[in-house]
Order: sequence, then structure tokens, then C-alpha cells
Amino acid sequence: MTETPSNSQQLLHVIQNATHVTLISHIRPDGDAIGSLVGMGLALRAYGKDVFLAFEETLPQRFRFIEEKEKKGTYSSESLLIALDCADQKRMPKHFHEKKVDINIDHHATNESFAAINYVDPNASATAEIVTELLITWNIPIPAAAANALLMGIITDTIGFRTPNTTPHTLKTAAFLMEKGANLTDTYQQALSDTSWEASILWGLALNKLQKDGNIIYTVITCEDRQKSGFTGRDDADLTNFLSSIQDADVSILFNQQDENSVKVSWRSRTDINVANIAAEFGGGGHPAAAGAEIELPLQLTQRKVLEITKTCISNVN
Ligand SMILES: [Mn+2]
Repeated sequence: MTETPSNSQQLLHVIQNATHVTLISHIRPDGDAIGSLVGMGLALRAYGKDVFLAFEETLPQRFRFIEEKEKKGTYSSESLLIALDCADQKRMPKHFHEKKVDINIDHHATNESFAAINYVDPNASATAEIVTELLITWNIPIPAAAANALLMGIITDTIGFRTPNTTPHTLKTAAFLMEKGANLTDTYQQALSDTSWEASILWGLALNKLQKDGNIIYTVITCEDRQKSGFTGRDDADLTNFLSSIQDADVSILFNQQDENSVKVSWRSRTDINVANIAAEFGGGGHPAAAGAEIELPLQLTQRKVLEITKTCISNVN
């Protein structure tokens, strides 16, 4: 269930009354989660709030340039708790699963409205786009470093302004952030196009196993591939986005083995097949064109089940 954002002033009021604010997002944070957290965090700090950025794990390599680790802040249990880019409270770090969330700002259509105040806009390209809009509405100044982080969120979630949810409003927001000092060229390059030697070797190993099954294209990253390539991240080194650019498929799937009994699965759709519905069958979620789930099964069994259900969902659409 989603709620249409309505009362942005109510949110401001709650934030104004708080001394300490904790910003949190989902585990295995992507560019939008990190950009929204850092962007809103820096802006609220400049506004006089004591802010804790609840990064719980090592960030994916490509986003480390934006990390404000030394400025993470300190956690207070009295803190106002704001969730950003998080569709489901169960996707937060464990410590926060049972906590009362005060504010939930997100753009996932599958958002479960788990907070006291929910501000969910599924039409926004990124949570960073919503955060920017709110800061403007609230008259809270956006420092250059905050603008840069927010622009990174928009750039990564729209894969460089090329997903269908990129609107004129998205571009105006990006232009505004540039005016505030965000560096489009550097941020684009660092967050989207730069890649490491290890990631390139990992791509090679995974692409060597590329399969085509009807209108589905899929491949696998195994723990062994990660070890062989020397790639230290648990993420997919952005391979999913490359798979989605292959013309000869409606749906692409990446199976990213995490350990013997756990696989992270990412779906991308090039047509009106809604992969968020498929991911939901496995307890995951996301957007119609990009979704994911973490499946607690061995790799081969995961592959078999996922391909079976994906095919069924595709044939129901066609
Ligand atoms: Mn997002």
C-alpha cells in the first residue's frame, strides 16, 4: 500500500522539533540510498541538527568517494528515525527491525508504509529527487557536498537519466543540484562509468556463462568467481545494468551467489512485464522495470525456481 505524499509541512514540523535525527536505509545500499542519506544528512546538519548516518556495512567500492565515514555521527536512542529509499522495514539493518520509525520517505511502489508518517511518491525517479524537493519546500539550504550526494542518487537510480521514470522534473532537479555546486561530470563518471580491474575480470567470468532461454537472458556470479577475480564487494559490480542493455531479451536476470545457501537475484525488464511482481513471489520487491530478492536456497535450486516462475509470469502477460 502506498500513500500519496501530501503533508510535507507536517514532516518539517516533526524534524524541527527533533534535536537528534538518525537517517537509515536498506542493507546493501545502492547509490540512491547512500546519496539520499548523505545528502539529507549534510543538509540537516547545516540546518543545526545532530545527525547520525546509519551505514551499517562497507559501501560498494564505486560509492566510497561519497562516503562521509568520519562524519557518521553518534547514535542516540532518543533520535528521530527517518527511513530513506527503504520499501520494507525488514530490509533495514537488523538493529532497526523492531524500532518505531517516525518518517518514511521513498519512491518504491511496493512501500509498506511502516512509519508514523509516510511520504511515498512512486512517480519520483529516485528518493534523492524527493529529498531535494522536500529540502527546497522546507527552505533548508543544500550545501554543495549534499547537492553532490543527491545528484549521485538521481544519476544512479536513473542509470544516467535513461530509465522511463526520468521526467522533466527529474532533469530540473538535477539542474538545480548543479546550481548548488554538484559536479555532474565527476559524479557521473565515478558513480556510473568508472570500473576496477577486479570488477572487469568478474564481468568476464560471469559473461562467459551468459544464457538465453526464450526471451530471458541470465547469468551467474558465483562465490568462486568473486574469489578468482579478487573482487571484494558483495554486490554485482553493476553487471545487472549491462544485462538489461542486451536487446534480445524482454527480461534479464542476474543470480549473485552470496554463500552456499543464499542468492541475490536481480531482474530487469525491457517491456511492460512487471518484474516487481515476480520478485514479490520470492519475498523481494522493487520497481516494474527493476527488482530484486534475496533467496535462501542453494544456487541451482534458486535458478530453477526463479526461471520457472519468471516464465510463468511472462506467459501470463503475453
Ligand atoms: Mn531508489
